[in-house]
Amino acid sequence: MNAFRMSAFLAAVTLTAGLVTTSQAAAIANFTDGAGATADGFTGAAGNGWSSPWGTASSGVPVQTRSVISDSPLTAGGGNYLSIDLKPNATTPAISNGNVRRTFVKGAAGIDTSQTIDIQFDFRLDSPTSARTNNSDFVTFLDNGDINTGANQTWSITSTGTTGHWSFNNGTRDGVAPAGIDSGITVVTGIVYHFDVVLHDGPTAALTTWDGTISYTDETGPHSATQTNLAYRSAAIVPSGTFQLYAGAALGKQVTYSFDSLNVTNTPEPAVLGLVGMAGFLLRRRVR
Ligand SMILES: [Ca+2]
Repeated sequence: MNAFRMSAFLAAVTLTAGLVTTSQAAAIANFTDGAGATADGFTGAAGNGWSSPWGTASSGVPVQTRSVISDSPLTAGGGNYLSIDLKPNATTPAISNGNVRRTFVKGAAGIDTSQTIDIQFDFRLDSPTSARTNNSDFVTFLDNGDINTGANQTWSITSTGTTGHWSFNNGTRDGVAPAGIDSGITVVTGIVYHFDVVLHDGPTAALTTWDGTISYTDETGPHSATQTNLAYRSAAIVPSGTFQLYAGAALGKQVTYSFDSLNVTNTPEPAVLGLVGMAGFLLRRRVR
């Protein structure tokens, strides 16, 4: 191996090693530990890439249960999952909301927020869609260090009873409530939806974007919808690192749902992958 081959080889090894190191950071919640205070339980404890247990908050006067069960796993082999049921129990206010949320470790010991972040999870609505009639009947996934929604959120995907569809919320990077982009996918009771959210770090807020994909399989086969280059609601260029699942219902209705397989990782940008490919190409070309 001459000096050039060696340097090309070392460049490829260095790049690959860097990617391997990056991809090892992950925050994972599979609810394997069931109920209790261990890392993959609910409400859990710090560990598995998380800086804290699951947090919970609610508003209104809900009757609410949050439990880890395994009756009907969301995916084959998915095992335990989080099951949540919420319904208002008072006429004032006649709307109740509740959330669960968890923050991943950021920085050198966890997820690098200066790199691309991939967030994936599975969700299933278990209550009937006839209980969803307006904006008070909603399910929202978002990044927000505060409880519930708010100006600080970076990305969000929501569904309300108004359209009954999932929509991607496209912000204007000024804290103002984002505009929903209809995915065209109707929320159907019993269907498992897989969500994949990719946050692209940028040097400024204007260059910080996110992509979302919703995919599912029904009796007619697999389906998916994707939106790319969406803007944050927040003016921040990094996410808070808090994943939140937030849902609500109006009096006389209830929302019951299942959640599993939350997985947060750093994902190499295509440009970085291209560099690795180029290093490999140079190496192969020179060794030939
Ligand atoms: Ca699980």
